Amino acid sequence: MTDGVSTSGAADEAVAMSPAHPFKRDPVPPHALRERFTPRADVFVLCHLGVARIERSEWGLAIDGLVERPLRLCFEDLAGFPRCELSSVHQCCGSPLAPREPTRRVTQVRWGGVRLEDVLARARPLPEARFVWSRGADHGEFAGVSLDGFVKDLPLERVGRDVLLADELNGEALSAELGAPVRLVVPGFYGTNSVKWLRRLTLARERVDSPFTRRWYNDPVLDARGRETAERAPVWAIAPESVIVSPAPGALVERGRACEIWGWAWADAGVCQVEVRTDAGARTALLEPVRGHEWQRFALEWVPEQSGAVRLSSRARARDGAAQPDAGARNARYEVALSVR
Ligand SMILES: Nc1nc2c(c(=O)[nH]1)N[C@H]1C(S)=C(S)[C@@H](COP(=O)(O)O)O[C@H]1N2
Ligand SMILES: [Mo]
Repeated sequence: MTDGVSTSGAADEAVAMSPAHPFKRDPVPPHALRERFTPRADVFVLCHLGVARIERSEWGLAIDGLVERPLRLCFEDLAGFPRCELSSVHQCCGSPLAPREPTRRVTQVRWGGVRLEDVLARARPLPEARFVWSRGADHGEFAGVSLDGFVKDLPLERVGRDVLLADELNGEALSAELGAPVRLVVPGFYGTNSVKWLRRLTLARERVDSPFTRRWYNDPVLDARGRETAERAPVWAIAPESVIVSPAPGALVERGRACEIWGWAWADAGVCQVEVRTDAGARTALLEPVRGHEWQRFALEWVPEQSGAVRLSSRARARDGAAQPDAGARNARYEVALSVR
């Protein structure tokens, strides 16, 4: 309990879950990410507790906590706010049970909906509010813990022009597994913060005390030598990352013939440099400028010099100075092994 508002969804009716157990659709591999916008069928799906089934006509969103005017909205009420469409990288940070393991569950999609900022303004947040707690209607069991909702939080100051209450992905209504009828979308933050089947937003002074914010998705901070300290940091902003799309792993390329190495790079702070390593050492790739929270294409011309096995890798550096580590982190450098003949 914080600010006198319960984080329990007990007052809300329990929704049907089908399946009523963890559900996922595996991501496509990086070399399949050839398009700037990932086709909907290739978007990975991650549901910790199962898939909540909620009709638009049954959906409601409560806004409470540190607001002057608590609200309850139904789906039709969203039509009263200006529509917003934006594109962003959509990335899962990997399993909360193995937070340092890279999974490359990433896509780029277009979201459609209304701005959280506009909706919150109607509830008139009080000056002391600092965090937005968001609750999904899904319930069930994860890692042996029984949960009556999926609850996350984000700093209120992050709710600028691009955090959405989304009801569309790539121009089509969300499906149940993607969070229908309405989900939160926090561009630049890992996917876990974009709460699906959204049913309650609570403004508060403190972070929320929930298993998905305190126990999981709360990384040990590393010291300068990469060792874990007692301090913890929420898994919010996406750290710099890049993947090589082409050549694909196992490709055969010709010695002496120019070949384009290209891929995508992204980071919450925007990427300012990508370095590509080949058999000839490391070079800086050409890179698209930062645009919102979209991924940025990078490319480098490479003329293989020697026959045999070769490893390519890319390393992104963000505008805040952070760069991809070589190993031991979810955003560790991605490598492609291929052959030169
Ligand atoms: N309510 C709810 N929201 C959720 C989840 C969940 O299990 N329940 N999974 C999160 C995680 S870990 C990710 S990566 C994204 C995945 O979104 P997608 O399945 O639409 O790709 O949803 C997030 N939102
Ligand atoms: Mo995730």
